[in-house]
Amino acid sequence: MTSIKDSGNISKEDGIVTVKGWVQDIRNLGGISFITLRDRHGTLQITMPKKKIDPDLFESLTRLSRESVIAVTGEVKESNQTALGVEVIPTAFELCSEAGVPLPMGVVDKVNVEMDTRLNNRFMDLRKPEVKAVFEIRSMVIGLISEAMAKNGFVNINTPKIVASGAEGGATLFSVDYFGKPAYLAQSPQLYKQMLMSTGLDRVFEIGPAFRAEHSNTNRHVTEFISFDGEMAWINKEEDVMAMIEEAIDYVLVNLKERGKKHLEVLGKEITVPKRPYPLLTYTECLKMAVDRGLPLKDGDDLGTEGEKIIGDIMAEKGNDLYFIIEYPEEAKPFYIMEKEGTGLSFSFDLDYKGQEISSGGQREHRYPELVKRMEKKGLDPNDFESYLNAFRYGMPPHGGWGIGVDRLVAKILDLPNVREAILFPRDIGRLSP
Ligand code: AMO
Repeated sequence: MTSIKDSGNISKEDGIVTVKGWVQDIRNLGGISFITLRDRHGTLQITMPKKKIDPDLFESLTRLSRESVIAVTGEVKESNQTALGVEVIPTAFELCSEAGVPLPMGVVDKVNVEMDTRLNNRFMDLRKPEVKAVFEIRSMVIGLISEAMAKNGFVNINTPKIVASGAEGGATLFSVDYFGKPAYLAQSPQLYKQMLMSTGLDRVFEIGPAFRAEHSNTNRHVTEFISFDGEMAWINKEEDVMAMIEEAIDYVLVNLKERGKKHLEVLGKEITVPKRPYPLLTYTECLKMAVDRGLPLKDGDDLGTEGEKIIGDIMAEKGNDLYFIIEYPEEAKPFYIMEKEGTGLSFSFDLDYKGQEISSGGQREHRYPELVKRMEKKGLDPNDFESYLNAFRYGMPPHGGWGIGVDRLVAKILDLPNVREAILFPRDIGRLSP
């Protein structure tokens, strides 16, 4: 089979070819008809001069329904009328699968279709080159993350997604009935990646699903997302972790710019690789920026969608797409983050990209007694975390790590307005299928 390569890989020299694809469009001008045949790589014109081809073949081809799947055999001819510079004059065809009429939504029609309709018919939505291109890019981003991590000696791990205790607070836990015992869907690999720091596998990363029972319906929250987590031992300070994230994101962007050219062109996107090091803002500075622009926030509050957007706008004016926010109050951060003793602050950070948090992380509390104290301070029962805590009792090196939302990262790289655009089959408070 010959695929439709937009590199123009079908040439006149191929003679007779068989091409397979979806019937994107049929134009019947009476004496001559055209089919636009589409596959993963692009489109090809099938040209049918009525007088020159078998009448039955002409009839069957011109009566096909849009989006039917066919295999066409014919002769390749040069053509200055088509983008590829060639066209195929059919001599035979096979109908592999006839598409129903009407289509649930168009593939090439220039009408704005609601997000819900698109997601309900995602199989059809993904036939649009500009939608498909997002997932070609996403696949590259995930591949590049793995490359960057391997280059830095990180071991690729998989941790359980059915767990006995939540790592990120009770409010967003999904419960599961595990053979009569209570269990939950993992909100993050936090506890496991930290436990591994006590083993000698001192640099680990995972790209896997994370589940959060998010009750809000926003353009950046879903209930199942893909998290790129990293954890590294023997750090001196949280800046060591920040430097590693920066290196990973830089590697992704620099290489995506080159390797993703073809798909970025389809999307009309250019990648700007931010200068390093990424600027640092303190939480207090950010809070002030948001308050100065009218947000009613007080010390310790989450900056929230609005606050993050304001800071994003201010940073964009200075030409900064990616920036760290540091020195969060310890109260605002989870139990596993190390406190900056006597300051009320924590050794934590967020990384924001174009006005949205894409990552958080920090140095962890690796000292067993302090960790237990922090749990108690947060109202957690250390007994619920016995297996996690055990890993801290017999020699745990200083360590830190991060979690990056892959869906948000891809959405921000491509300036997509909603994180769902970067997820094949998104899950949210109102959506469980497809
Ligand atoms: P946090 O809870 O901040 O940190 O999550 C890390 C990153 O995951 C993404 N994310 C989400 N993406 C889409 N929908 C959601 N509902 C959602 N929730 C989170 C965001 C966010 O920045 N264990 C820590 C990380 C660490 O310290 O290592 C954690 O999970 O991009």
